[in-house]
Amino acid sequence: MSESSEAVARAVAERFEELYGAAPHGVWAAPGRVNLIGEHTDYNDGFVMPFALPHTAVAAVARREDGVLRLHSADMEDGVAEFRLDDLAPESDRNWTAYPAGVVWALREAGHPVTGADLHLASTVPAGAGLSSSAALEVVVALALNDLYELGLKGWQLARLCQRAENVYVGAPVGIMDQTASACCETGHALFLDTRDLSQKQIPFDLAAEGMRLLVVDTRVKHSHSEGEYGKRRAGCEKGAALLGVDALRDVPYDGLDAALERLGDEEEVRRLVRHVVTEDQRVERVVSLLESGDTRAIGPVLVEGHASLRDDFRISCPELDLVVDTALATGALGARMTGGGFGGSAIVLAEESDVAAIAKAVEEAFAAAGFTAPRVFEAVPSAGARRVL
Ligand code: GAF
Repeated sequence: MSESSEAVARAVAERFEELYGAAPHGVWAAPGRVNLIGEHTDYNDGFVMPFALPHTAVAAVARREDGVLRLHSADMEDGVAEFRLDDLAPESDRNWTAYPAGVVWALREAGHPVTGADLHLASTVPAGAGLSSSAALEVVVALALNDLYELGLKGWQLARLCQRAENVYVGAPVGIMDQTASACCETGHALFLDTRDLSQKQIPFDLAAEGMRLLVVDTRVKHSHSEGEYGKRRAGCEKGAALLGVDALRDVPYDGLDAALERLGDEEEVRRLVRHVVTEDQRVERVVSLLESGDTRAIGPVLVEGHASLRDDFRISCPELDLVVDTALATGALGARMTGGGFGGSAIVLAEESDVAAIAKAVEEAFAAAGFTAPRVFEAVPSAGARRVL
């Protein structure tokens, strides 16, 4: 653990003690993520390839035996929220507390003997930026309770429980990528994940060693208002699978795409969704094979294709995301694309180390010229997944 993350963990533990009058039983951290490639494929049983950010949600936690859950966040104005475990019910809570409380609910629903907890949370994952701040919050709570209650659950099992909390308790129809990324990613690697069975392969991804960098550009366009659009895309994909007689769009082979599109006839919107998902799965496989053969720079054009597909077929980009991609490419980037759910949030830019400063400056100037809010630009280094820190 780095000195600075140990300092953060100690500060979170001290605040816990001020709030609750006793030391926590431990401190845990779970990261946000960026997705390198494989967007909107996770609820189609397809492939994704995220890596963990250094930014984390941190939780100081103590067990309780009296059926009470108390929650506090350093990032919210409100005080300590208190719940009786027996009262936790899906979609009863529209506040941030629904994420941690939903995890406790999902653990108990699955039969795990959780009898209560006090939690203090603090996060450095930018909220609303498409970098999985919600999944980080869920996973850090799940991991802490897994350890404190000695449940013995593996990372992928915690991810499934967190997804259930978000789908059912919070009421957001998300896939499994973000929770699995937060729970299972490893330093210096991207996670090649098959979302059908959650089989995983850690792919070495050390850009600095090859003279490259990956920038994250947070457009500051909040994506949270777009949940309805996310659900519509998901429903459209499910309709496509039903019309094609497959369990999920993952089952449409890339070399059978033209025939599938023909079968969909005049269902134009569904055709576009299907085309994105089937080609995106193939892009993930191409990126994996390029990285495995050491041809890292060649993934750039694949990222650009992915952006075009999300913009033109899936229709979830926005002017700010397109401006990042176009400006970065015009300034010499090797590749660029929006990342995450879309409708705002962040883009990623793959570039030679020597071009990074000029690209960041060009993007900032382009945003100013367009009258957009100044973006937040930072370098992303593949970091550790969820872990105990104290
Ligand atoms: C959001 C969702 F939470 C993920 O499950 C995934 O669908 C992603 O959008 C798009 O790839 O982050």
